[in-house]
Amino acid sequence: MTEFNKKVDLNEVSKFLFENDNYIILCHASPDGDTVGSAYALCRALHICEKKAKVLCADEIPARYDYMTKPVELQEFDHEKIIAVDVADTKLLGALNGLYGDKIDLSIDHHASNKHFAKINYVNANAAANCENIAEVIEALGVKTDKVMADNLYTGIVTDTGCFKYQNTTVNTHTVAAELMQRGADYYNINRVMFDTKSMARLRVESEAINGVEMYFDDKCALMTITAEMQNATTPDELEGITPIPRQIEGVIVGITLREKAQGKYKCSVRTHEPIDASEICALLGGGGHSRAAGCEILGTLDEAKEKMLNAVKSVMCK
Ligand SMILES: [Mn+2]
Repeated sequence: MTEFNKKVDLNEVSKFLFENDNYIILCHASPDGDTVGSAYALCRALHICEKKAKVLCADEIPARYDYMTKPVELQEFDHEKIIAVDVADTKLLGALNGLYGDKIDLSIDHHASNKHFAKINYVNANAAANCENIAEVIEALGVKTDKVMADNLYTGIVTDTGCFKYQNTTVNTHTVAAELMQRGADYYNINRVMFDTKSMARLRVESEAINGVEMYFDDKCALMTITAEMQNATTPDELEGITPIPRQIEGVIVGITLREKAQGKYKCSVRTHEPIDASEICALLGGGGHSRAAGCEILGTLDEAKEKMLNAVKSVMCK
């Protein structure tokens, strides 16, 4: 039986990728720009290395990412090696967890809370987006980044940094993004689609949710609720990127969004400013993430979910 949980460097990652073949690349469920960009850029690079590779995700990849996914052909094969990208914990694989969760060969990720669940694990939490790590992997493979890879990697970087606004953004983030622009990344249209385009239905949900924001702990914590009823006229993807809203309120250092996923099930997103660690709050509720952005799931009624979340916030704010 092969050992799991080994931490490796970039050399070992490229050695593994060269020595093996037939890769299934797994995205996390509720796919975002970073997991999709990581997976499809890597898939494309492996094809150029004459390897077979395909991407799988438990949930359908939203249509607005079509420009990233459509140009990459997904191949069929047996006897596969499994890679997870931007996945901190096998739970986040959603419905694919049962099938692949305990047999992942390689994990490439940037979450400090990563569980090192794969046989070999490359986790670089200094990367604002996992796509920064994938850019390094592609370079280590000796593959020249083409426009398809550049569009994928650029999208992951801008979505995970809120267009270079979040605190995770580094000099390296900008350097990698600049190189991707040189490789043809369509930065203007990518940013327009990812940040400057919202459906009318989405704006109506925002408006209703903002009207219902509740303030706690001397107005340092804002809690926004999106009920199932409010989401009726929208797809989940239309609501992507709604979670930073509560933290935008002046004076707020903890912004919470509770989104009803099913009866008695809430997806909670926590966005913080210094000195509050969002991942610390979510860890108390079985979740995780980054210092400024983290998430968890809470079961119960809306009132119970609020209470559990606010108790976790209080214990981190008041320690
Ligand atoms: Mn990410």
